[in-house]
Parts: sequence; C-alpha cells; structure tokens
Amino acid sequence: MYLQLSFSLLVTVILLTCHAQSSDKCMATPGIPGTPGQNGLPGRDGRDGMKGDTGVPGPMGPPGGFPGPPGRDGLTGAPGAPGVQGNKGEKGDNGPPGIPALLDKELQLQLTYMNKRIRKLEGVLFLDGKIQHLEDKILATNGKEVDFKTSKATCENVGGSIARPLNAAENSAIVNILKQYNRYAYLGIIEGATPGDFHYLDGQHVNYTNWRRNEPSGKGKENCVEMYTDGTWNDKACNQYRLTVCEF
Ligand SMILES: [Ca+2]
Repeated sequence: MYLQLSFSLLVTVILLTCHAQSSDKCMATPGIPGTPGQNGLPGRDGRDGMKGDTGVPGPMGPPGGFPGPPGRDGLTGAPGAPGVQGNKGEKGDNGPPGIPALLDKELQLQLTYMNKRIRKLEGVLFLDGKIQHLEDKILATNGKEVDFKTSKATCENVGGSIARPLNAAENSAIVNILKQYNRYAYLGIIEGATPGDFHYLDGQHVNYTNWRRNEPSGKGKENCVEMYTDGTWNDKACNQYRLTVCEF
C-alpha cells in the first residue's frame, strides 16, 4: 500500500516537472535498460593459413648420437663404355637329326597353302594389268613415267631390276604391259664406250635384240634403249620420260 502510494507520487512529480518545461523536450521518458543478452555459440574454424617458410636448421646434437636414416638414391649415371668383346665360344654339339622336308607333313601343308596364296595374289595383279608372269621371272610396272636413272633406281629399290628381255617371249610380255598403258619403256640395256656396243647393266653382252629397222642410229649419242609398243627397240637419250617396267 505504501509502495503503491509512493510510485503514484513519483509519477505525479515527474508529470508536474515536465509540465513546467517546454512541451518539445518532454514527449517521453527513457526506458529502463534491459539486461545484457547471453553470448552466442562459438563460430566455425577459419581456413588454413599459407604454409610458413622452412625454419632454421636446429643445432647439431651432442656427439655420440645415432646416425640418421640413409638419404634417397642419386640420379642414374651415364652408361659406361662397352667392354672388350669376349673370345668366341666353342662350337656346340649338333642337334638331333630333323625330318626331311618332303616327309614333314606340317611343312608341306604350309608350303601348299603359301603357293596357293601367291598364285591368287599374282592373279589379282595380272587382272589389274600390273604384271606379266613368265616361267622364271615376273614383269611389273608401277604405271609411272620417269627418266632412265629414276626407272632403274625404282626397280632396284624394290629388289628387282629394270626389265631386259632375254628372248622373244620376254619381249612380248613387256609389249603386253606397254600396250595397256600405250607408252614406251626403257630397257635394262645401255651403250658402252664403243658406239653401237650395247650391253646389260651388269656388263654382260646382249644376246637377244629386236632393233627397229635402221636402229641403233645414235652413234654414241643415244646411250639408252627404249621399246616401242610394237616391241621393236630404239637407242634413245636417257633423259626422256618412259614407263617404268621392272623384272623380278
Ligand atoms: Ca635411235
């Protein structure tokens, strides 16, 4: 009761005091400050910082300590110089006797198979007009026209040699190729130091010839031999472009 009376009295005093002052300074009374809030939960950890510099090596330990672990292997060195070749060993014993080829059934089967395959491949090339098959040689062209030197090198690079007819049958086989391409070809025959003296590339004397009438006529100035599409020969300068025909 006493407390309620005192509070009413205090309000009355404040109101009267306020009334006595100018009205704009006395719109409201300040409130009582609240109690401080509780601390929040701790935040999450921040990101890792940058790695610091390597520290200064520590001082050497006292003498008599244990040795550290061995270091890593170094880089591989350069190879050394090859050693001196050893002496040749003694000849070994002979192996057991093998089966004669004719009695080796497995070998014979393989040979038969290979022969069939080769004949088929020859058929394919013949069909394409690329080869002529003779008894002991195969004539072939790559269809390209080049000078004598290039033609010769082209044949030799693939294990053959520029075609040289040794008889009428071989001459005709070359003609068959020339007719398909309607081109002339150089033969593997050249003129020697003596004008009119023609020989094969290995220096052997030419046995079979098929010169056109009044040829050879170069008198030492036409050192190569070309074959016409009718099979006759003409001595010709070596720098013309002629069909490459090789023999194997
Ligand atoms: Ca001529």
